Amino acid sequence: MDARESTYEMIQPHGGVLVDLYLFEEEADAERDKARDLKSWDLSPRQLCDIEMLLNGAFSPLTGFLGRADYESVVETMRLADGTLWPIPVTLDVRQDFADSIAAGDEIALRDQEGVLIATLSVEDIYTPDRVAEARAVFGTDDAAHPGVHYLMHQSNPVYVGGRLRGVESPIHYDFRHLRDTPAELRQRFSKLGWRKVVAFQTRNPMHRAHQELTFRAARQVEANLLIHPVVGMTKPGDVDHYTRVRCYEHLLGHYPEQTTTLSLLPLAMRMAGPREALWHALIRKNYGCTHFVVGRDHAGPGQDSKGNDFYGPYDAQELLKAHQAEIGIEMVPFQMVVYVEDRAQYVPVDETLEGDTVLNISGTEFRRRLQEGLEIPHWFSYPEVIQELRKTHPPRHRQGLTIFFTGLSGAGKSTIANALMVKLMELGGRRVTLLDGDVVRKNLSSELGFSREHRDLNILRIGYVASEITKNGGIAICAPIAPYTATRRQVRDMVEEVGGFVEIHVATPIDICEQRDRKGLYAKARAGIIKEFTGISDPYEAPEAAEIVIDTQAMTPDEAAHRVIVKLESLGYIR
Ligand code: PPS
Repeated sequence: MDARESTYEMIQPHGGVLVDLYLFEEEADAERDKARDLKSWDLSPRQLCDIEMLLNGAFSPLTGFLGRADYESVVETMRLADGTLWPIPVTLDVRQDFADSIAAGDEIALRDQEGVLIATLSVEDIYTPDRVAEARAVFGTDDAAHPGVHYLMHQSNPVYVGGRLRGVESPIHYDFRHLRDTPAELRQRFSKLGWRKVVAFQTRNPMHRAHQELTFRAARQVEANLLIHPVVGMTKPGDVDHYTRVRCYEHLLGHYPEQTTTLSLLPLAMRMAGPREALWHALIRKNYGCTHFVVGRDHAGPGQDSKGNDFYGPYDAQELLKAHQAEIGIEMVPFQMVVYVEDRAQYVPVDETLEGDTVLNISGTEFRRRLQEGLEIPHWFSYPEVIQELRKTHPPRHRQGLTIFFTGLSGAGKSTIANALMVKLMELGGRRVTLLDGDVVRKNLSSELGFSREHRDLNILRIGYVASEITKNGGIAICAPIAPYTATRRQVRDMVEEVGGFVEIHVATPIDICEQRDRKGLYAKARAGIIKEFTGISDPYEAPEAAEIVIDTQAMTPDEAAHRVIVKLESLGYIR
């Protein structure tokens, strides 16, 4: 490392110019001193992934977050302003108030969530992007069912800041340190091992026997060694967590012949941009010293759009990479789909199966169903150690944590049913049950909040946070707030579903019945204008459209309603 000629760039024998934006130790100390007086931006999880890839040269030749000219050129033409191929905009998005407090020519400090200084940035450009145009160009769509588009429209900040980076410290990782390599380290390892040809395999999913077979075939086909290079930064929401996946990859590694294959983790934040992303992945693997790259059907595909159609054609990614592979200097190895032939007890490429062969297959959806329901997964499909790892973190539904989320108007009967349900669940036993009732939460968690939209949302997100923690730890959380807004309920569902089950129950008692009951006298006060912003009277209630259960309290007693929930939980597999 010390042999490099300038602060920024070093040339390596394997794979061309590699940018290195880290400062030497003394320079870094001086930068830390200077940063005390600079404006600070706290990096989001995605920005932390991007900055790590920028600083360590995985995004070579980039030397910082894109300025306006490069950004516009990348969006429109997949090239930087100087014509270099670069398909994905790597930008630093900031809030408007932060953007207003800085100017071109300033330096800013970029810190992680704990306040550790990662880098400083010399601000060259501050600009407001057209995010719809960006989505259409980069993702080919502005449909928010695309996770990349959704992030851009709903999570990204509105202003971009471009400029060169000076790296002070690498983002800290405490997990799997032995499997994390910078591009320079990986190039050195290949060099030391005498691996002149290396084929990289990109993945964001657990790998089973078919993957082992096809990666090994890919390596044999081009007479190269194999790098399993899974993404552990950010992948598609809902994917298997990287801790579980990496333990699975480690087991799998033992099934390749000795000295043929290695594993290294890639801290990339994926965009799920299909064809453009395939080019990006290839450029990144070139920077890590690989000579070949496996691309399969629907590489980095985001699934289906809101009308149920695929976002990209199955071979779009392969075609785009084929057209650019010479320019990148990496050769694409198209992935051969392999299937298990029962009579021959082996995997063969799908185009080599013979008439009369009994071909066995388990789709991804079927595999997840079997895992969820604790059903048998055959050994021809995956290695027992891999299945065991997945079973540990993905127990069948009756052993997972669960949130049961009641929503409905004040006086609809949510609390009464929730209490009856809690008792029935405790009678059944097995999991600890916590009731987060609307009134009780407002006394404890949210005592300072009122009933504006902002305060109601805060209240529901707090409930969602507590419920997700309970769910993550295997308990049952029963929530019973009004929760009048669809988008906020959706946010809670997303948060909880990452860690366990979520069942929404709409207690659909009509407003006139709630008002007739008026057990707390609140409706009368709301009508008299004494209580403002009262749900259903002077404030909105957006009824759920796809709740798992809808309860009409006019047609059943609280005991019957609670029993109905129990029956539904049984049919969904959450209790048995
Ligand atoms: S929200 O909208 O989900 O944050 O509301 P929540 O936390 O469930 O609190 C609702 C309970 O507060 C009482 N209350 C009001 N409800 C609605 N609108 C207004 N303005 C209001 N002011 C007080 C009411 O008793 C609700 O209790 P429940 O159990 O729903 O009747």
